[in-house]
Amino acid sequence: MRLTNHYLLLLSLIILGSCNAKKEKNAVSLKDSYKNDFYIGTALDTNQIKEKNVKEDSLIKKEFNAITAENIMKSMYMHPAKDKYDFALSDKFVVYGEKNKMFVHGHTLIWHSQLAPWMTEIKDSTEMKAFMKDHITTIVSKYKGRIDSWDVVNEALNEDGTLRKSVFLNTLGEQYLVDAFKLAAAADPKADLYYNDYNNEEPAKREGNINLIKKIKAAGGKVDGVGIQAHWRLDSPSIEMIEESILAYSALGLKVAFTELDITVLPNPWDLKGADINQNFEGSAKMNPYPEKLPDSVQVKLAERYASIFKLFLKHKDKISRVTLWGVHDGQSWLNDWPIKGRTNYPLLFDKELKPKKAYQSVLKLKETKE
Ligand code: 9MR
Repeated sequence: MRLTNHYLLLLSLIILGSCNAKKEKNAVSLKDSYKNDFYIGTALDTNQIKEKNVKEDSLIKKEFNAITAENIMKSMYMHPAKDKYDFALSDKFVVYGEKNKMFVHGHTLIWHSQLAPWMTEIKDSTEMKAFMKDHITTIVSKYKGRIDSWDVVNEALNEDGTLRKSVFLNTLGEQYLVDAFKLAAAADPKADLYYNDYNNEEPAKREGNINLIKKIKAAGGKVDGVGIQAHWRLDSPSIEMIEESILAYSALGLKVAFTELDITVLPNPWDLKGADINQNFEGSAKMNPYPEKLPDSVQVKLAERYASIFKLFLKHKDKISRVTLWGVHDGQSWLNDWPIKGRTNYPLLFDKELKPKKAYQSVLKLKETKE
């Protein structure tokens, strides 16, 4: 009799244990919910790459299946002097992705910003050609077969669709874009190569972007996709404009990735009628309306905005390769310091305590009834 009781107790413990394990396994996450649609990525800062915070680390692993380095792969960090590369953190980043079976994206090879000071002093086409060849070939071949896609050129366009003045344009003219894509393809023929920009869903910039990619391709450059950064607002850009962009880019045979998605909920000094954008808004309470907590009404608006964006993404999942959020949680976002330093913004799906927000639930909910 006593033996039977023990036996029953043991049996129920085993059943309970396996139920919990199952529950754990089935716990809902972004990456699992969207696994048949597109990658769900995040941008990692240095501490996250170093796995400093256990809670953050398990959240990243649970929710995301693609990673971008938020800063450490920019040229000023990776190539600080002409004959010096620093791969310590990028090695960790790539190993992190491999260990967790994530899609690894490289950001970014050629960008006018966050350049090492020595690069800004490159004077002529011979020097620039030599720089680009060394820079792109060294970095891309180092991670050949391990970095799945690259932002080969970042933010080369002005808002009106013309080419931005930069040290690259000044020394090489438009050819620098063709060269960059050719060099990257030669170094890793299998990696997907992207042109990445912000506001390139806006008609004028989109038009410029389309013409640019057509030219690069016509000159023999390999461009596999376009990155729409998606630093967006609660009320703009419109869903129609985003949809037109997905259609227009994919009509060129390009993969479309949303590479840096976040949605600001704070007022923008540029929107204030008559605002002097040189005015210092730092410390202004009017410009930082939610220093402690996001009111529920705005939380709901943010959730609705995320839901309509992801609904559109799902509609065009056959054209979309990846949707990456620009950071893991609100506390980490660059939008706490731009365009005004020291504000409290709420642009992502997890709050600074790492708790899922209404916006997170609204993105998951879109998948609940299907599949
Ligand atoms: O999020 C990045 C922030 O930490 C850096 O200070 C900033 C420097 O330019 O770059 C931010 O990321 C940018 C990305 O690399 C390219 N697109 C715009 C992003 C936001 O500025």
